[in-house]
Amino acid sequence: EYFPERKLSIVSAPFSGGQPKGGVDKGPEYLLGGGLEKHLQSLDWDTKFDGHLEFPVPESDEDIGKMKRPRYVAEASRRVYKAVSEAAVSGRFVLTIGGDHSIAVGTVAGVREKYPDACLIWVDAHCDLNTPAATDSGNLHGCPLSWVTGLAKPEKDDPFGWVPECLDFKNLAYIALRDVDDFEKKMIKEHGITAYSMHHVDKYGIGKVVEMALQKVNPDLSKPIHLSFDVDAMDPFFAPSTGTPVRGGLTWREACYICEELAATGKLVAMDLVECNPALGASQKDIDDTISAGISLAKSACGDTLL
Ligand code: B3U
Ligand code: MN
Ligand code: MN
Repeated sequence: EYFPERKLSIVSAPFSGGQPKGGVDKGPEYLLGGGLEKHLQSLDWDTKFDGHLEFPVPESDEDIGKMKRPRYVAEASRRVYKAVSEAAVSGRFVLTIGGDHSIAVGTVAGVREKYPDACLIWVDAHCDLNTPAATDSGNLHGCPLSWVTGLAKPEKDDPFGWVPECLDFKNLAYIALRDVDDFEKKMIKEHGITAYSMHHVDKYGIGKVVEMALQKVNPDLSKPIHLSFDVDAMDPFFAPSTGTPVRGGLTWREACYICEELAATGKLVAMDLVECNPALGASQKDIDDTISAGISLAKSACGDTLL
């Protein structure tokens, strides 16, 4: 058991530079305002929250190739990396709240500083595996996994030159995919990446999918687990306030089940919760639903067993 004293750090990363829509930087404020800490304390966690990280806007930040805001994103994720690695090394469970998914460059690298062999369960409608050369949108929240896996090789003076190549494809599993670019499909095939789309969730059921994913990347549960949860993995019916909603996603229970099941392994060491955007959605109810969904996912990952 990793956290006998149930100590947990909340790393707040209010960052929106990995995509064009404002408001996702307010995710942490809303999640905390919704009682996140209190809910985790009620599950017996000793929570530590030292305030929001700050991300300096560079004076000039010209596109590099297709990359938008490359210096801003690279420096923000480097700060997330520092905060996450420090929290992990201090022996606490690390809950990082975003922010857009570009911050995962920092969480993946930071978690692996303490747990080099950790497997990564990436729950998302998207793969976020584009390289700067392959991306169509230039939005770097669609690219975080390309650097940490070594698929993207930063050239000299590239702002992402700091990123360690720390994640082996054999330690990566996707769940809930349904909006995957051609390049990403090709990479999944070429590198034999474990990937379950919504088709697989429909075919096998979420219980079997989680079991198969763990069987592939962590067969005897010998390795620590890092969960990176993009709230757009959920169906927009349950989590509408997000930047790139895609129909046909996980139900509330399927999403919570993934977190519950990973918590039950006793091997979960970190979770990212990203892409809650309280500026989007048609009504206050949309925002409230999305924030409560996020809080429920965090509770599930922190051992809420319902009974
Ligand atoms: N794969 C597309 C779309 C996308 C990725 N992540 C989100 N959207 N949220 C891209 O822009 O790279
Ligand atoms: Mn994502
Ligand atoms: Mn996504």
